Amino acid sequence: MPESAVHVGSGKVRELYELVDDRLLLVASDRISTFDVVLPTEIPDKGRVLTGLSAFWFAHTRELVPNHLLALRPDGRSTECRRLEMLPIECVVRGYLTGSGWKDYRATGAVCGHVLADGLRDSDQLREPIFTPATKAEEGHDENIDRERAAELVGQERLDEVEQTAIALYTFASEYAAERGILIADTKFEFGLDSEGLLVLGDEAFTPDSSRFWPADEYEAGRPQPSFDKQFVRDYCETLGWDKTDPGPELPEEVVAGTRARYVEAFERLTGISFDDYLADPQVVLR
Ligand code: Q0Z
Repeated sequence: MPESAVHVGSGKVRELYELVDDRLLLVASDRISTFDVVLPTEIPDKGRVLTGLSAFWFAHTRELVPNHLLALRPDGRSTECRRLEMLPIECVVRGYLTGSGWKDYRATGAVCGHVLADGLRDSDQLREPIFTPATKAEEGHDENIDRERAAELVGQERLDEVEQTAIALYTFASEYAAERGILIADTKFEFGLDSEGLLVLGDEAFTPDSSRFWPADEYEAGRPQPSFDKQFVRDYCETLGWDKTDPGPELPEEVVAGTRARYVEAFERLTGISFDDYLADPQVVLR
């Protein structure tokens, strides 16, 4: 990393640096979180898998919406991005009813103002994907909001544009992934505006950290689904009687190896590219 990179932000598992010329450097670490706690054990190459996947999706959705990606660095885990004026909402699209959507539906019959059919079960597929914006929480969980509240935050016209774009992105990627054996239950986007006020997709796109990936061959509505990537970690943690507060447990090497293999499997299934080829030359995901 050049000396000119000033650290400007930390996520749970990523770091953000400022470069010259209104560029940012986004670096994905190998850290993993479960039950909202970052574990002391890393998953080797997890950051490269997520960076490669995100770059792949940016390349494959550039006709749908412009994105912030400027360059993928040779380390495979860092990307140079255009600095945007980020919108103050999380843009979530749900194709299946789970997580906070399932929780809100059980309590009220609706999610972010979308009144859904009666009798839906945990993990049911929705008749059509729904846009369910949330506020960005500095700490704790994002709060689901309805379109009226979202419109107060970004304006009605911009909200309509963001919703249509987010649904189009989800529809494209979820169909693509389902053909390769992975269900994308839901996904979170962050959009920003460029210097001309044009809508641009930022952050990461369709990674297992920003989306719920489910193995299609194990899908069965009416119960929670196993996570494509993190299920070994969750299952192991459940054997410990850990109270799910920080600090989390160290992971044994077989859990690390199994989890790494699942990340690599997701990468290879979705991109059709061997992960070794990505490590040899990350640019392969952009072609
Ligand atoms: C993304 C985040 C991370 C901590 C700000 N293109 C952009 N322009 C302006 N801001 C952002 C981006 Cl991507 C931006 N985040 C999320 C990422 C570490 C926070 F790697 N925050």
